[in-house]
Amino acid sequence: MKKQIGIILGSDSDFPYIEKGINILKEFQVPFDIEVSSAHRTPARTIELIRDFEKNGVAVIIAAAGGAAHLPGVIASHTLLPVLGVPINSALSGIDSLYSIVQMPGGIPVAAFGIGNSGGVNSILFALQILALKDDRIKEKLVDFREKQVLTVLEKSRKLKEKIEVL
Ligand code: RP5
Repeated sequence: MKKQIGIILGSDSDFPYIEKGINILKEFQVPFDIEVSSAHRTPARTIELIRDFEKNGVAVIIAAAGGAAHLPGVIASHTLLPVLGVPINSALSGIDSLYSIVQMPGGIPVAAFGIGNSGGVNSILFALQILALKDDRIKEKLVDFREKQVLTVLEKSRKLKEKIEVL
């Protein structure tokens, strides 16, 4: 089956930060591939994976890495597919990961998301928004997702007021 989104994690330890986003992909029934491969520990394999993604019809690549997080930039240097980079929490709270991803030299763009969980979810939603440009089914699901999100916030507001007994 054609995979629409390709995800590469620098390590299996990065998975918890992307897990919520993976659940959204499953809920949307969008086919994706996910691999662990490091820019530093398995550089040759990382490039092979990019070629496989391209052959299998992947339209967007998400790359999550922590520390000296070169993975998104290295991937971007080997493909014209858009690369969404997720900086993962690290010994330096993910600031090192963020700077490694966001400060790409001019000429090789990488989209940089927030550190950790928010970046994990938003990278997946952003990838879906890219696919939605040409896929009305995904667009409708994104509209539903936003509508449910509004209801969730309203419910949180109601519960908070109930808890602190605001009349
Ligand atoms: C990075 O090093 C990975 O993306 C991960 O965030 C970090 C630590 O990796 P492990 O030592 O947990 O495998 O390459």
